[in-house]
Amino acid sequence: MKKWIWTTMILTCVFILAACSDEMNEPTPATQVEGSLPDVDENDENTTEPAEEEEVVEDGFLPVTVNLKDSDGNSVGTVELIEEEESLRIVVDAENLPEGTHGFHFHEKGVCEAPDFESAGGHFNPTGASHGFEHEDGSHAGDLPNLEVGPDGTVKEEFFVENLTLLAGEENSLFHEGGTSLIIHAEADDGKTQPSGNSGDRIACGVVE
Ligand SMILES: [Cu+2]
Repeated sequence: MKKWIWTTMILTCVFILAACSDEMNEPTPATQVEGSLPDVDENDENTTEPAEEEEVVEDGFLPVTVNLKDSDGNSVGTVELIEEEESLRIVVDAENLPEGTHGFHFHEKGVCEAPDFESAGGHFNPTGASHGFEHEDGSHAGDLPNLEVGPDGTVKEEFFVENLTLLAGEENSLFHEGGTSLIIHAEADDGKTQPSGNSGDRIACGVVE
């Protein structure tokens, strides 16, 4: 009988010790969780507040408005460029354009001389890539989706581009030496023909400044 009592006592002690050590262990992960919770909250704040750009603006990254003009020098609208946390937001609001699909790119010089806008140079291409989203070695940083102009000659579109920035000093900055410009072409960009997607004449231009 005594053996049983001893055995029971020993087992009880073992259980108590095990329980104690569990309790001792628990606070560690609990502390880690507590420690990581604020991080999660901070991340949530950063990702869920779309108004963050306005704080970014306060830090000096002002949105840039590009004024588009056609070959006759008439204004045909604006493109707003907004630096976001992980991308550049591009908001197009244009009018008085020919209905249809039009190639749309950032070009490598900040010069818009009507009527042909050849002064804007080739596509903005800081990485030396090939042109076009369809090209296996593409695309130019300046390549953008085509614009779809409606029957009323207007277009309102919004793009988010990850490989462009307004931040000076970056390789893919739109404020590199010599500047950049936005060009709307007469034809659609086929996404593969070099060097500019066979998108034809340049019908509107605006300097990024
Ligand atoms: Cu172009």
